[in-house]
Amino acid sequence: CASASLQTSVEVLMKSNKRAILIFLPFQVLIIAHVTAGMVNLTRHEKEKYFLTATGEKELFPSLHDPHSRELSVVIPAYNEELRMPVMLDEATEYLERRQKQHPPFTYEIIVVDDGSKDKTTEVALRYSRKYGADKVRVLTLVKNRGKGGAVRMGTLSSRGKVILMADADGATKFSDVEKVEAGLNNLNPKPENMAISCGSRAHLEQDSVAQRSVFRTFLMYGFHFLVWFLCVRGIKDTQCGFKLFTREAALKTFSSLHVERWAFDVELLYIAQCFKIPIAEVAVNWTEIEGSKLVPFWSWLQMGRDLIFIRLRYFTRAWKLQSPHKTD
Ligand SMILES: Nc1nc2c(ncn2[C@@H]2O[C@H](COP(=O)(O)OP(=O)(O)O)[C@@H](O)[C@H]2O)c(=O)[nH]1
Ligand SMILES: [Mg+2]
Repeated sequence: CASASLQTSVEVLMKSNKRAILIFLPFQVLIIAHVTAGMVNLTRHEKEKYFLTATGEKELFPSLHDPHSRELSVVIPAYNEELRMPVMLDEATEYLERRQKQHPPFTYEIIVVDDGSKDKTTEVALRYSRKYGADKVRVLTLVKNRGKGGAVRMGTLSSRGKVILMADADGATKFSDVEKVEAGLNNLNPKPENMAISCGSRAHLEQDSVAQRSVFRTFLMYGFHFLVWFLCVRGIKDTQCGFKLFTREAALKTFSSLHVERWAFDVELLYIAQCFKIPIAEVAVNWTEIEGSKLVPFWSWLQMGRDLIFIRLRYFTRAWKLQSPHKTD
């Protein structure tokens, strides 16, 4: 009889413990999100301050704080892209050279950001630098892998463009669609402060992709869309497209406050933009699924889901705050 009553009391205790854990779980998550919040990381390694000229000399990258001196900067984050990137770079340089020939005042630069690749990404990009000159193609080799957001930010901070395009190294978006995102940016009439962002979008392709993907991936996709909408960004259907155009001013304002350096950085960037009331356009672009994605379906989605929850909680607890742009080394 004594052992039976002991057993019942243990069961009652366990039940109430479980209930307590469930009740306190949101607080625990909130505390973890707050305590583990990192700062904006704008510092760069000494080696990351320079690019190589065509003759092999080291030259200092300029700063996003400087006035613009090119019409367009193209920032390409690249992690182990020795195979996919040449196709993209050929398409981009061909388009940009043609545009410059037709309209000489148009000036451009491409900045390939090798995010600590283990393959020959830097060597491949340097071939283009030698072919077109380091005024047009520059390579920023990061000492350590930061993640796509960290790489895009480092490239953007080193760019000279009046407008800055981030474009994936796999060439999934047709490069000439830059004209579409430019039109989207101009339609926002960014004057006088020149704040605007134009996002390439694959939302018009969603029905096709649902038809091609497994039920599980479709479920993950809708789950992610819901979390983005619920927690961070409303009014933009495709936050993740790797083809986005910023005015120089909008890039400085948003990237100066960016904390997330992994896949969910686009969401935080747009969240920051909406907090600053920067106008955002969403423009349909041509997009082809290119083999060799680095996104590991389940784990990357899980990581992104956690990042979205943490973004919201960290701004909520003011562990993260919007920053005003300041110069760093
Ligand atoms: N900097 C950086 N870029 C990455 C990393 N993983 C992927 N990328 C780049 O992000 C872009 C998109 O990657 P991709 O694998 O095509 O992803 P998906 O198109 O979303 O499936 C490409 O330019 C990649 O090189 C990473 O860890 N760091
Ligand atoms: Mg891709």
